[in-house]
Amino acid sequence: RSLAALEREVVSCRRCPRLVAWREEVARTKRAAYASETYWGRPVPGFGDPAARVVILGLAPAAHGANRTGRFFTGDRSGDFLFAALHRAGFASMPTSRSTDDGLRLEGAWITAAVRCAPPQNRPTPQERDACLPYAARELELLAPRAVVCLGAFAWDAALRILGVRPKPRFGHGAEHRAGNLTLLGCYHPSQQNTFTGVLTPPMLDAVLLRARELARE
Ligand code: DU
Ligand code: SF4
Repeated sequence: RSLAALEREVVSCRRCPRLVAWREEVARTKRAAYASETYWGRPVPGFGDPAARVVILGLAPAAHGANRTGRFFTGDRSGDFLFAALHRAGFASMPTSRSTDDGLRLEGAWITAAVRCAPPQNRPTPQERDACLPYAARELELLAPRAVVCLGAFAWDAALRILGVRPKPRFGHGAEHRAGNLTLLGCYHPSQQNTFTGVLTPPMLDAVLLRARELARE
């Protein structure tokens, strides 16, 4: 089983009726600013360096971001904030991520999410989370990273479920949980809600990525 096989399986998945309907409806109705574009409207596969020792784990595709472009954190404000930081940390070849053909390459990092289809209100149900988690679990098995940067409490919880950690350590920015060779790093999500209000600043994100880089060298 390879990353390529996993990607083929993910992009054709229709396991969650509510999310299949939502991702396709958003792709049909679009946002006015993107009216001339063809939305991806399908499950989003992980991407990056297959030899990555650092995985960035998000929540789910954004309706007009990854659900439009087909690549995580690509084409939205969260992505602008994240890729600027990944570029400063040396994980991304460019500080922006606009489309799947923009030439962006990751080095030492892989970006994925707990859930692969855009959910209404960015909120998957527990059933949808559980249906999708096996994909991230397989991805982590195949990549065997040293660090997983969990963007937000949902991703933190998802990673702990995948690893079977109980009781679950609390999420926080800078939280760490070590499980063998792998360390989970808690990081506030780079959503506009956090970045516009100063809950997550560029130096805060830089610090977590620096820590991930350190763990990758161990
Ligand atoms: O065809 P390829 O060079 O393996 O690239 C496929 C895909 O993965 C492309 O979007 C670049 C990305 N990628 C990357 O970001 N970092 C790597 O080290 C290798 C591939
Ligand atoms: Fe499949 Fe995951 Fe999308 Fe559900 S959220 S349909 S499990 S890819």
